[in-house]
Amino acid sequence: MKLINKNIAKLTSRFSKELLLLGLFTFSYGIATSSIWDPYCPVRRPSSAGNGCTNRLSIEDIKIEQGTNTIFYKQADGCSGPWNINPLTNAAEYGKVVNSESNPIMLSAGATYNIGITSSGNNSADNGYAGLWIDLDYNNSFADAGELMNVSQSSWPVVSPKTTPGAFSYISFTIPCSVKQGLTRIRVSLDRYSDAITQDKGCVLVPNIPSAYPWFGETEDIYIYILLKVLN
Ligand SMILES: [Ca+2]
Ligand SMILES: [Ca+2]
Repeated sequence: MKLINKNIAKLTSRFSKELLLLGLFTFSYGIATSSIWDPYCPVRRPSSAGNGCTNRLSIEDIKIEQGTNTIFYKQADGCSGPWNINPLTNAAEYGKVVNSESNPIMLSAGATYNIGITSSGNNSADNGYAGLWIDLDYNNSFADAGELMNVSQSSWPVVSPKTTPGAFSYISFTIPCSVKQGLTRIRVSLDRYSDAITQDKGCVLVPNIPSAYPWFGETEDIYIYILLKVLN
């Protein structure tokens, strides 16, 4: 009887461990597939008071230039994301990743680029500001020192005429010489006022907050590969 009890105890213990592992796997799997932004932090989702880019500011064209060469051009694509979602029950996203991990834009450490975007106000003309982040230390976060490339909150103003993309608005940025070589992401975020930088900060660091500030814009990510050799 003692032997049987011992075997039952062993089985129970093993079963509990397997249940725990299954639970951990399900939890991890759920996190890993919950967002198009993975493995990066998700963008802000609107509260019931916010309308995303459906009522306000879409990121339309994106151009990256080095001198007079255009090295990347994504044409106007309107708004990605529905509006008036419940962020607790709907995983809809306000934006997109514009290229694939296997086809990144090649940028060089130490080189300076211009990035320009156009915008449209989907229901009415509007104005906003954009923010530019680069994950320079490859830790899947844009919150590290030096990763916000704008020199000030209002340094990248964007005008959004109603329905039609407006003129390109540019800022320049330099990839620091001190970075390592590798695959990473640029994040462009556009919002009314200067919310993209002051409130959105490129990420929702605590996802699914129903009381999140309403936001009226869009976020788009671009895969880049930083080379240590300067390309001409
Ligand atoms: Ca867009
Ligand atoms: Ca980082």
